[in-house]
Amino acid sequence: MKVFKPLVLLILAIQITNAFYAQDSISAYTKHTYMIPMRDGIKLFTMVLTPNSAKQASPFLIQRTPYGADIPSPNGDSIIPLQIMGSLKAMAKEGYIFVFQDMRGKFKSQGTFEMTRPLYHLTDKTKTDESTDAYDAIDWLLKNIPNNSGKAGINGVSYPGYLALDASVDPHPALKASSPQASPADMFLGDDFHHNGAFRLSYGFEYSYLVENDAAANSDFPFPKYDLYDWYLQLGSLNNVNEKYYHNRLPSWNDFTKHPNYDWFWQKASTLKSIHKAEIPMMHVGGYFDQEDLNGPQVQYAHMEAQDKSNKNFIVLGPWNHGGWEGSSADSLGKISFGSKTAEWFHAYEKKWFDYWLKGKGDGKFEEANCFQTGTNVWKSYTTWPPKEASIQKLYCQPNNSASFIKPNKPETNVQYISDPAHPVPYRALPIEATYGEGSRWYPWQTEDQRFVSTRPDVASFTMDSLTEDLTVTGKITAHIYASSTGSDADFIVKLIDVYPNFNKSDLSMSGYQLPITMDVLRGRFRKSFETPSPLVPGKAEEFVIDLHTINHSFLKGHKIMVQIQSTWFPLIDRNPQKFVPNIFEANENDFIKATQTIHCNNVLASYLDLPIIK
Ligand code: PG9
Repeated sequence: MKVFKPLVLLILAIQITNAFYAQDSISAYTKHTYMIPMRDGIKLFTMVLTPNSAKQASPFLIQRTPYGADIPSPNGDSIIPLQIMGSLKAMAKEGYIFVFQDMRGKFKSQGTFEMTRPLYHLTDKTKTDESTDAYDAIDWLLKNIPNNSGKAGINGVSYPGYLALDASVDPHPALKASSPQASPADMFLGDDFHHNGAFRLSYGFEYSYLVENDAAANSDFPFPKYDLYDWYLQLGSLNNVNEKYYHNRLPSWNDFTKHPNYDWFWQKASTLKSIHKAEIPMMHVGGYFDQEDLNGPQVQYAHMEAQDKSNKNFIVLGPWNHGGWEGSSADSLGKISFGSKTAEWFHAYEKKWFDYWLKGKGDGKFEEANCFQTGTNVWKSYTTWPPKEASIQKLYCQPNNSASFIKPNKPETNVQYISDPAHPVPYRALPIEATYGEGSRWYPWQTEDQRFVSTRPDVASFTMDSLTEDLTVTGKITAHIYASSTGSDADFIVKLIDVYPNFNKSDLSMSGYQLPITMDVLRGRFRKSFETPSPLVPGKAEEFVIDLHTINHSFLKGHKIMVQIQSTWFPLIDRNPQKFVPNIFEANENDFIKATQTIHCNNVLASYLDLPIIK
């Protein structure tokens, strides 16, 4: 039998056993399971762990999940659940009542699963959604679980984080605090399924199968190969997915194909369209190297912050991949070291957060933003995020493949490359294992050394001279690429890279390492509007504005800053045919054409990145 490894639950599975058995306080929990009725009669499976020796009434800490609320431990002992990890281990000593619930339509819960179900009740009070389900669950728990204090908190990472966010809209009066962690915000603009309109092929394909193939299981797509770069390439037109494999059986895949633009379907599920203000204290948590939901916590925090008059909205950003803070250490990711156990810091902070809102412990003084600074490897706190004191400087791509803060001064200079959808640039070094497959290197790929592509002829690299002093970039990075193409559609992928010194005697393997600090893609057809795509005019230069998110990174003295631009990123992103077609999911193989991309680096059209620099 296959064990479900991925996502947050998996990262953790490794550490659970020992840690949990070792703590006496935790063995003093008793497990009960219930089918809790929702307002429409659907019953949701719920596991409740109550502390045996609690001296006083305890608050609830709730997590709702599509991945199985009651997965037995590797020893088959389900009294010690996999879910007690990260901060919960510390909180277990404090007498919290832990609640794990299968969301509607998954595992032992009744009803139908709907991927990122919109908040229907906002427009139709008769309808149920993840917010009303959380409300009804809390209502039932308060009335039926003995020795509860009448207060509840909710947290969760990724999908459970999204469910924590939803629960915080029109919350039950007993819900006093919420921490959505790595929650997606908008599945067309960022996060799991698309980035700026570009479809995340390997993730979208494998995740729809994972959750929708079998309601009562997490299913791994049965790939016939280990290295999937060729498999996805040979898949050809995305029409083949339903024809050969899914046969219209997976609702999410069908939705991807039916909604290639930012239409009502994506907008109605976007938290940026439906959730506007923090009704209860909210702590958004995200990682700079999150390979799934990097954007969600950042944009959701910023969106809610705009209406946060009563200071209920907070953010923590760390040097983490997806859910990396749930591990026991997080002192490194891939080959990059962070100098301390950043997860330990977070666990203590999260405990302090919930202890205050749910138990009244502590002074309640929480920083607006705690954002780890990579490079210098220190935690920093800020009164606004991003900090206002940063000054924006433009880092220009130069025609000789250098980069500098001085605008190019010659007319009509540029850098060109040929992008060929038949030979797309891999997003990470081959082999590309199944996302959550055995030995998958999916988890740390956003810290991978970019030298594996920097000399490819279809990747344009622009490198600065070595820095003579540290340069700290804190805040939002935006790329402004002036480009033209011989095709009528094009993707542009931009990476901001920290190039380590050429010779590092203390760790030779890090010599010349090209660490991506932030990177993202824009599908050219959406450069003017995500709702209404429009073709490029072959040969006409246009501006492509690419949001590269917020970072907090010190490029250290002796390092170099590099910018890379390319037009394929496979199979992370599906291939753009480079010829405009109404719906790329229906493109034919002969729609895919080679194109010459021109990146303008001249005194009229100067491609650059906005870098917010803190002195
Ligand atoms: N990234 C996963 C996900 C969240 C929400 C919707 C779809 C996918 C996850 O790790 O849960």
